[in-house]
Amino acid sequence: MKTLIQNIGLLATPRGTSPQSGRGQGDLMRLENAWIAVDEGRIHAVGSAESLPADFSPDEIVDAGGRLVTPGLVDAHTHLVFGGWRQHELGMKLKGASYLDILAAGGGILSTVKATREASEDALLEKTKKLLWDMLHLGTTTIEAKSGYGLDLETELKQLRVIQRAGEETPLQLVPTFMGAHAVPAEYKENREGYLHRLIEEIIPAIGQSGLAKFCDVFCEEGVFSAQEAGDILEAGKKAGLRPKIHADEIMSIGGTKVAKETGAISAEHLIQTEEAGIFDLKEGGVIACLLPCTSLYLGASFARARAMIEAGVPVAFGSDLNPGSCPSGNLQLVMNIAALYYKMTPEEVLTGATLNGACAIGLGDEIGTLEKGKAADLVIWEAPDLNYLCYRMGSNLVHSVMKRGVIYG
Ligand code: IZC
Ligand code: ZN
Repeated sequence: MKTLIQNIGLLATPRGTSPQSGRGQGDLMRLENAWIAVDEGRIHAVGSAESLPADFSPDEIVDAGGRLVTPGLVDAHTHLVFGGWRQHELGMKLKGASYLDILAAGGGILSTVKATREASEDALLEKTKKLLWDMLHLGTTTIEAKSGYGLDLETELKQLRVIQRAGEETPLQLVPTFMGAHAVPAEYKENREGYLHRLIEEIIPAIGQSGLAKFCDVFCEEGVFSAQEAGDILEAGKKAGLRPKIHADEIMSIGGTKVAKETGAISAEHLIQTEEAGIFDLKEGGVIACLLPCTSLYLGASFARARAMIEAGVPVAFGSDLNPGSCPSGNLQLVMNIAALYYKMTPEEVLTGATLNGACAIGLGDEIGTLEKGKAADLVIWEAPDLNYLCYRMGSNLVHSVMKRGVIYG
C-alpha cells in the first residue's frame, strides 16, 4: 500500500536516531508546502511541493489541507495497566495529605495493587484498550507501559501480558517495563528484606525468562526503595536482560541520579528535585531525562529544572505518567503546554522531547520519532498552522488525524 500525504502547510520534525541535547534539542527540520510518501507503513521519501517524487504512484492520496504535520507523539512513561482508580483519595488530598502520607497509610499504590490483583486479565485488557484509543486520538502513537501494581510474580506477569495483548489489539506500539520495585507489598510490611530477596532471586529472573519486559524500573524514593536497594534491583534486572530505568527525585532527592549513572540507565524519570550535582550525574552517565510535567501540576509540586538540563547537554524527553494516583491523564498535548509554560522550553524543544527523545528513552530511536526516510510512518496531522499554536492552545484536542504505521485514524 502506497500513500501520498500532500498539501502539508508545515512539516516539522527532529532529525536522526539518537537523543538530541543542548542546541540540538530545538533544532528541527521545517518544510513548507510539503509531502510525505509512505510505502508499506514506512516513510519512503519527504519533500516540498516542487519536488514530488516521480517514481512513486500512490494507491491513496491524503490532503493535509495546509495543516501542521509532526511525528506521532511518544509517551515515554506510563503506568498504563491498573485496576480501579483512586478518586476516593481526592478528599484526603484536599485536606492536605501528601502523596507519601497516603502511601504510608496503606493507600496510594497499595490500594491500586489490591484492585489490580482482584481484576481479571480480560477486564484489565478492555480497560487498557479504551485508554489507548483515547491516547491515539490525542496524537500518541507509541507508549512505554510499566507493570508494578502486582508486586507478586503472578500479577506482574498478568499486567505484562495485558501490555503485550493491548499492543496486538490496538494500533499503538507498546514498550513494556517491569516495575515490581514500585512499593513494598502489604504482606511484606514487616519484612522488606524478604520482598527484596524475592524480587532479586525469584521474580526478576522469571520476568527476564518470560520475555515480556524490555526494561526494569524502580521507585527510588524516601520510604519506598533506597538508592542502595535501587542499585541492587537494577543490577539484578541487567542480569536478567532488562535495561535499567529509574524513578529518581520525584518527591525527595535520595541519590537516584547517581544510581542511574552507575547502572547505565537509559533514562531517569521525574527529576523534580534534581539539582546541579544530579544533572551532572545524568550528563556523565549519558542518561536521558524523562520529565513528567503533568505530575508536578497534579501534585502541586515544583517543576523539574528542564532549562538547566538542556543547558548542561542532557536530552529531555517526556511522558504523561498516566497512573491512577499522581497523574490520571494520558494527554501528551497537555504535557506539551505545561512543558512550554513551566519548563520554559521552546515549542521546537518541546516537540523533540515529545517525539525523538522519547523514542530514544525507550530504545526506539532507529524506528520512530522523526519523519525521515526509512522510519515508521507514524505522524499527526494537527488542526494547527504551526508549533507555537500547538503549545499555546490548551484544553481542546487539536488532532485532525493520526497515522500509525501507514494507517490513518480519523
Ligand atoms: O500509582 O502512584 N509515582 N508511582 C510513582 C506512581 C507515582 C504511580 C502511582
Ligand atoms: Zn511513574
